[in-house]
Amino acid sequence: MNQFLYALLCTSLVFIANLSPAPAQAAAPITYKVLAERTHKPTLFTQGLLVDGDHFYESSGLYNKSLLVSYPIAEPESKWAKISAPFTKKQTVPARYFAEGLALHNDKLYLLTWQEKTLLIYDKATLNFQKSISYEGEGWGLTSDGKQLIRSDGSDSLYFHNPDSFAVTKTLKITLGDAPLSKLNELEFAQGFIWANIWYDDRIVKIDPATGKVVGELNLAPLKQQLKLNDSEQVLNGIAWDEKQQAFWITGKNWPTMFLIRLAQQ
Ligand SMILES: [Ca+2]
Repeated sequence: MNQFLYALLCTSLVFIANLSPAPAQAAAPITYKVLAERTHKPTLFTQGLLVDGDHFYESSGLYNKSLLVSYPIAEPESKWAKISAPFTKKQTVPARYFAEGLALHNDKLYLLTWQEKTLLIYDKATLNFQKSISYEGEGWGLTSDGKQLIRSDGSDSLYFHNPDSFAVTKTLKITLGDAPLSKLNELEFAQGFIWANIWYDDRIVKIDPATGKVVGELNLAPLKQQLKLNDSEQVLNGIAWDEKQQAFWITGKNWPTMFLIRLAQQ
């Protein structure tokens, strides 16, 4: 082998090594059972999802297209009626905002915006806009633990906010094994834990809110694969705890389906 070929081979090997993903750290797997499926409007670019009573509340992103909607968990029977079912309520978000995470706290809906540094607050019953509060940083996911709002910003940190002032009261670093876990996206507080989507990842992680450690993970790849999605932006995003059914609804951006899953251990 001449020197040129040898150098080329070494460069290629280094290049290939750099392309190979680092071995993914894994938390303890949590198994689940699919209890039900329902239609999800594929026009919704899901950024926030929650259940209250017998309704979903969902925020849909993108500039000029952002929406806040509610619709019943129960579906009509016919296939056409399912697809064409109107929202119970719908609120358009001003075009300059890119809607992100959504949380319910004291009968108010709190909606993050991606890079507009503005929290939008709506009345739950009417979806009427009430007021806005400024904050620093990006808005990705949002949930409530009953006392505080918890925000993700795409990093490995979660931020706890006072729900009245939206001032940051605590920052929690999230780790999987010894490594930081970034790209935390949609959130759900349920059963004493924070459940998080990870952008471009088919896992949902279970986070101990006291330590920030990931203590378990769900692999949703099999459910996503059965949808045969053809756009890489159609990522898993959307977790809502259904108190009545003691199970999680999960979906993704522009997915045609929502799944109700019950965990083997939660
Ligand atoms: Ca949620």
